[in-house]
Amino acid sequence: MNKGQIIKALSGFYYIKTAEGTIYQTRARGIFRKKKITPLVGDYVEFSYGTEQEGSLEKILQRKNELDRPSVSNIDLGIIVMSISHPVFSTSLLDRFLVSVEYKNIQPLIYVTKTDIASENEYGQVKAICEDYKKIGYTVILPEQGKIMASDAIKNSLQPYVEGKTVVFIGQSGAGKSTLLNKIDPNLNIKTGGTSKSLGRGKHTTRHVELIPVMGSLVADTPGFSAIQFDDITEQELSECFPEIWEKGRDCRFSSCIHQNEPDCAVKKAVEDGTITQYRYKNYSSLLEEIQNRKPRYGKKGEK
Ligand SMILES: Nc1nc2c(ncn2[C@@H]2O[C@H](COP(=O)(O)OP(=O)(O)O)[C@@H](O)[C@H]2O)c(=O)[nH]1
Ligand SMILES: [Mg+2]
Ligand SMILES: [Zn+2]
Repeated sequence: MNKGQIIKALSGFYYIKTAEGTIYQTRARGIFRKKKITPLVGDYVEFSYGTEQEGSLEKILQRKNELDRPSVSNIDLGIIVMSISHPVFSTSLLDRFLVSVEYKNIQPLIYVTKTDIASENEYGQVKAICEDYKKIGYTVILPEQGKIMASDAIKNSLQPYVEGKTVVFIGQSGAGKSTLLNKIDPNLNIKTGGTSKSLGRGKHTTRHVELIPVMGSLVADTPGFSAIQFDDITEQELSECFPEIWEKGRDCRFSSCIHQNEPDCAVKKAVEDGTITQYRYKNYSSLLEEIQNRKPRYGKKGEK
């Protein structure tokens, strides 16, 4: 049986890319429809291919994760694009992105844009924040101040992280996702500064996703992944998405501590002595409150 990854789904066909880079056009076996299983772009699959024009998608391998809007699976890396200004850098937004990525078991990478137009002051502030995130263990790429990044320099900085991965770019509209992708591969020719929803292929207005080979990786051709997908995240899971809070939480008196009002909370102590930054704890707390206000079905407020 041949193995590969679905890189495009269109008009009932699934296009499968093998490790060698060959692309096969297949149809899904009838059994999938019967079982109400829809193959997703990103799926690793087994397929057969004979002398006929098209192959047959036989089996979907276990998914590592699955996103809606865009519908895509098996994302390894989420490049979170954050601009220093226009729109202004916000740790609360960054933490939302990080949580949504961590929750889906996607490795995050923070990429800062618009360093060329940043004032010394703006740059200094964001740099200090980036140091905090690096200390937590995140990978942060912060280009130099006042310089427009050349394509090669951008590629060199990203290459080791994206190689062989399935990648999505995440970020607020206007953060510079499309601009960054164009610099990485000018052939993509993506519309920037606009409200276009798909990578430069304006005529395809349908919402299909496609994985595009870029720098030895496959990138989802949707810069639209800005929705925060943690509709079903629990209070406990939230703290797992803040690595330093999760780590400190081991020393809390209660193992179920969500670091809100519990006594002898090691996380709150760490915030007081500065080991955990105030803003990370604040961002955590407001997400926690959102979760508590959203879904009473996870138990009454404060219930342990
Ligand atoms: N000066 C400067 N402008 C940028 C940079 N990145 C993006 N822009 C501009 O910011 C606007 C939004 O960029 P775009 O790539 O469309 O953002 P997207 O919505 O995240 O895809 C465009 O006018 C870009 O030219 C950057 O690094 N420096
Ligand atoms: Mg864009
Ligand atoms: Zn605690």
